[in-house]
Amino acid sequence: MVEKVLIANRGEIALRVARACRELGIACVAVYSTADADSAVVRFADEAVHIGPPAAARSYLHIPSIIGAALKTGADAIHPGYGFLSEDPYFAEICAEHGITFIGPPASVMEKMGNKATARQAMKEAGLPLLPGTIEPVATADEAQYVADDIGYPVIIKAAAGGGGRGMSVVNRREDLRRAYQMTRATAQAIFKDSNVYIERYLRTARHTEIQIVCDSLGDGIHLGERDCSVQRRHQKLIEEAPSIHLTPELRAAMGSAAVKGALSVGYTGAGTMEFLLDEEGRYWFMEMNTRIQVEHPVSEMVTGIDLIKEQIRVAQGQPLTHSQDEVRLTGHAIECRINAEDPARDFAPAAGRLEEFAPPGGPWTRVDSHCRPGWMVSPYYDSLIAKLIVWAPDRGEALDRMARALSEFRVNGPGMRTTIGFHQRVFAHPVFRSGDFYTDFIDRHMAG
Ligand code: MV4
Repeated sequence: MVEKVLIANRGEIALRVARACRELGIACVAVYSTADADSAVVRFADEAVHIGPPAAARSYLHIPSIIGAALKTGADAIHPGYGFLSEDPYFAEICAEHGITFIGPPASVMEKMGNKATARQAMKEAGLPLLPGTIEPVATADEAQYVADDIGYPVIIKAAAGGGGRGMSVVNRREDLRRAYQMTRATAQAIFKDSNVYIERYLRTARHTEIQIVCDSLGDGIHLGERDCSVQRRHQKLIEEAPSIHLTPELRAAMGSAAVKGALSVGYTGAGTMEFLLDEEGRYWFMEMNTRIQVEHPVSEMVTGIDLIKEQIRVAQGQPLTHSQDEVRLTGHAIECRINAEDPARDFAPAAGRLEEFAPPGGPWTRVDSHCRPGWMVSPYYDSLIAKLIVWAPDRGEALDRMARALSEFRVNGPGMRTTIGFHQRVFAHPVFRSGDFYTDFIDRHMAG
C-alpha cells in the first residue's frame, strides 16, 4: 500500500494531487525549486523538499534530486503530474529500481505509446481505425513522394517522437512534398534527437475528440467518455468540454470500447487518453495516446463524478477500479477555460509578474483549480497556466452562460500582467462557438485579430 506520495511537479496540478492524497489519508511530499519556495503546494503538503534552482532542468526535470527527495522522506510512490517527467519511461524505470511506485503505466508501455509510429502500429493491431498512411517510418524522400501520391493530398508529415502537435507539417500540393519531408526530418532530429517521420492523410475539417480511460493492474479498463478539445491555438488547448455534442450514445460506446481495447492490448495501467479525430461524416480515427493525467481531466470528473487522481493512486497500489463501465454515467455538461498569463494582443506572449489582485469566481458549480493567490509571483521559468476555470451545468447552453458569468467575475491584475480571460469572453460571445458547429480551425477562422 502507498503511504506517502511525492509530487514531482508544481503549480495547480501539484496542489490538485496533494488534495487527492489528503482525502485518501495518504501523506504527501512537495518538491520545489527556489522560485516556488512559498508556493501553495509547499504550504499544503505534509513535507516539502527543496530540489534546486528555478530552471526546470536543474529542479523539476532533475531525476537525481527528485529520487533523492523521495528516499530522504521515505515516500513510497511518485506522482509525476503532467509535463516535466510525466511521460519519461526512463524516469519510471529509475523509480522502479529504487522500489518507488511510479503513478502511471509501466515504463515499457510509456515507451511504446510515446513513439507515435509504434503506437500507430500497436493500435492497428488492436483493430482501431487509422487514417490512411504509413505504419513504418518513411526512410527516403522518394518513398515519401510515393506514399503521399498514393494517399492523396493534403497529407501531414509527423515526427515519430513528437506528439501534441510538435514536429508536424501539412503538405497541400505534390510539389511541396519533398521539401516538407526534409524539413520535418531536420526539425524532428533537432527537437527530439530522432529524425523518424510518418505520413498520414490530413483532415482539414475535423474535431479533436479524446477518450479518457482508466485501467487497473488486474486487466480491467473503463472509459469516462470524451472531451472535445477543438479550440486550440498553435496546438495549445484553450477550451475543453465534455461531453462532445457531436457523438451519439452509440458512437461514444464504440469509441470508448475501442480506446479501452487498445489500451488493454498493450498492458496499459492507470489513467490515459486516446486522441481521435472525428470527421464530418462522424467517423473516428486514432491519432495518439497520452500516457499521463491531462490538464483538462476536470471536465471528465465533473460529468462522471469520478476523481481521476484518486483513481490513479488506487490503481497504482494494485487496487481494482472503483466503478464498472455500467456504473459510469455522464450527467450534464462541463467546460474548462485555461487562464494563462499571456497577452492575446501580443500573439499570446507570456506575461510574468506579481499578482497584485487575484480574485477567482465562485458560485454554484464553478470550480477553480489554481495555485495562485494575491501577491504570488508568476515565474517566467514555467508554463503560463495560472488557473483552470471549470463549470458544470445540466446542459451546454447553461454551461456557456455560467462560464460567461464566471469569467466576468475573475479579476487578475498586477504590473505587466495580462491574461487570456478577455479572449475567452470573446469566444463565449461568439455565435459559432455557441452553436458548437466548429472544427480545429476555429481560432484561425473566427478569432483572428
Ligand atoms: C492531425 C490533424 C488532421 N489530420 N492529423 C494536432 C495535435 C496532435 N495530437 C495531432 N494534431 C492534429 N493531427 C491529421 N492526419 C489535425 C490535428 C489538429 C490540429 C491541426 C491544426 C490546427 C489545430 C489542430 C487542433 C487539433 C488537432
